[in-house]
Amino acid sequence: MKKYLSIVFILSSVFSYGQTQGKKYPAGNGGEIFLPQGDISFADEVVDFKRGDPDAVSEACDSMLAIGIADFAGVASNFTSLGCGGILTVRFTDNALINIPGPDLYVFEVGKYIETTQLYVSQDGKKWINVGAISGGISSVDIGDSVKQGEVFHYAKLEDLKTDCKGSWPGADIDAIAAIGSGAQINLSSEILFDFDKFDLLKNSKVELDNIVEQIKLQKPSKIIIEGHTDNIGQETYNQSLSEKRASSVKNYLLSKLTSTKSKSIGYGSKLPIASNDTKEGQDKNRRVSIILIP
Ligand SMILES: [Ca+2]
Ligand SMILES: [Ca+2]
Repeated sequence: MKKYLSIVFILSSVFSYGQTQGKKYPAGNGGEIFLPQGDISFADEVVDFKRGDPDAVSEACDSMLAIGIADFAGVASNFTSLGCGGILTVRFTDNALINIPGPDLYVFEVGKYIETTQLYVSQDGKKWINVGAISGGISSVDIGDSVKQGEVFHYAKLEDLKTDCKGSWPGADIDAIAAIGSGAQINLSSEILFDFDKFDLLKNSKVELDNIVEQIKLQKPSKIIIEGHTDNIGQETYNQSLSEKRASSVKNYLLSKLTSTKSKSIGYGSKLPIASNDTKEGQDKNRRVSIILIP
């Protein structure tokens, strides 16, 4: 049953990946913003929310309202107020943030004017890079001057800089956060790819990988990045090595079908968990391989 569920998960992620299409979205200030990767561009999960002081009225405190597709459209309950000095940390799970020419990160902020908000990006949710602030009529930042070429980011952090702490919605009011510079990310459970502790691909996994190969052929990315991840059981040096070998196995298989595609594989050991390692379910989720398609 578990395997069956994993396969459904993969098929649905591939399916939604196939649907990736550039789209225009209403911007907070009345204009429009084009996101080359469409709906997957938006931040997917709240990692942490430190509410500001003073805080917003209760209906604007739910940090989940800053996740997913921009949907404010004048509805007072469809945004999150950070509160004065509030800090919101989000993660991208079905996409990753990358540097492209021009702006890369866009914040859909609600209200008459953009309250100054400092933006940071991170690969691992621990080490942060300050990529600049949004303020006035400017809602986007270009991360190009702050990051190394080819780096891929999974996290963004917004910090309200206390420019407007009055009223019912103090601090920045966030409807959504989007990566303009975005690569689709396909997440595969290690369970369907490998036996316990092994790094040679299971025969059955090749059907799923072939499906992904077809999607890659359609999308024609300039590069694919394959990331290996483990749970935190056992020695980290062992986990690191296993994650590298597993990422490399997936890369080698994909490249056997996509000979002209540029690629890189990288292992993170247990350093980038997407769930708590305190539960078995969390550990299962953390054992995974992610394939990121750089447009
Ligand atoms: Ca997303
Ligand atoms: Ca850029």
